[in-house]
Amino acid sequence: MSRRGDPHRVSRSATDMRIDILTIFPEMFRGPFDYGIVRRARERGLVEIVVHDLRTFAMDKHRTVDDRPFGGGEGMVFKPEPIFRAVESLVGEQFDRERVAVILLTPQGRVFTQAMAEQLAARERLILICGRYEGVDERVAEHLATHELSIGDYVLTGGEIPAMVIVEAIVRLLPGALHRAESARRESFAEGGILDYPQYTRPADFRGLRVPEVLLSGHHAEIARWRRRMALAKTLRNRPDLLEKAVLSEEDRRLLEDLQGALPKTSESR
Ligand code: 9D3
Repeated sequence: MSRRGDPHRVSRSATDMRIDILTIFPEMFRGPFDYGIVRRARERGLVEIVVHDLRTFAMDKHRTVDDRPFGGGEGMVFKPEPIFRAVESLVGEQFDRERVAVILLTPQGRVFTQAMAEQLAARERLILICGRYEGVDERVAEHLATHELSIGDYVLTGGEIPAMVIVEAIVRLLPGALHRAESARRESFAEGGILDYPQYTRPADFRGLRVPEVLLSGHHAEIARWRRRMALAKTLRNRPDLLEKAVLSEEDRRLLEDLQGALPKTSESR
């Protein structure tokens, strides 16, 4: 159910978004958008997500979307024509590159971040192109796409799962997508750019594993200090790269000095 296609809808929200996905495996997208926040956003008409079979836009009777690479080499490459035809059928030959983002998912892309999710959440329209095989004819990246994105430095088999990741990250940011409680909760990377503190729930004693006493104490200031210290400790251990850009107080820096002293010294730091 989408309000976008509803002839009785009076006004278009300034925020609602349409997302088109181009793929040779449309069936892969059955589940991911039917749960939780993304499902609710769709039901509320905040976003409309349409998955297209790229083969529909092929010209020949075999619906060919790939061919052998010029210059030789392994495997097959996506032809440009079905992809250009698909995008042109959606937004025309000339589209407003401010309002429409055409995103090519590729291992050669810039790595997708929360900051990019926030910027893309302001667009009216997203078109995601999922590559497969050895890649996509470079004319798509050069003359059609507005963005080339990767989700990180590991080898996947295509752009479908990256597209799901990017859609989820963006849709949850659309105004109205989160419940009050969810939106009041601070983002993992919003707390001055460090990781979240550890969370515990009942029972206070699970098989002899006790929840830290301070959390049961009711001393709110002490709890806040403990959480900050544990968040810094977790960040130092698992994501030291984040500390270079993090917003840290004098107290944070003192805590970090302490924690660094407490870490076992490696041959590098001795
Ligand atoms: C970089 C590796 N390529 C050179 C041999 C081969 C290759 C590997 C994986 C070509 C295409 C793919 C398919 N991956 C994607 O399309 C992809 C992807 C990924 O593999 N990792 C992280 N993000 C992305 S976005 C699209």
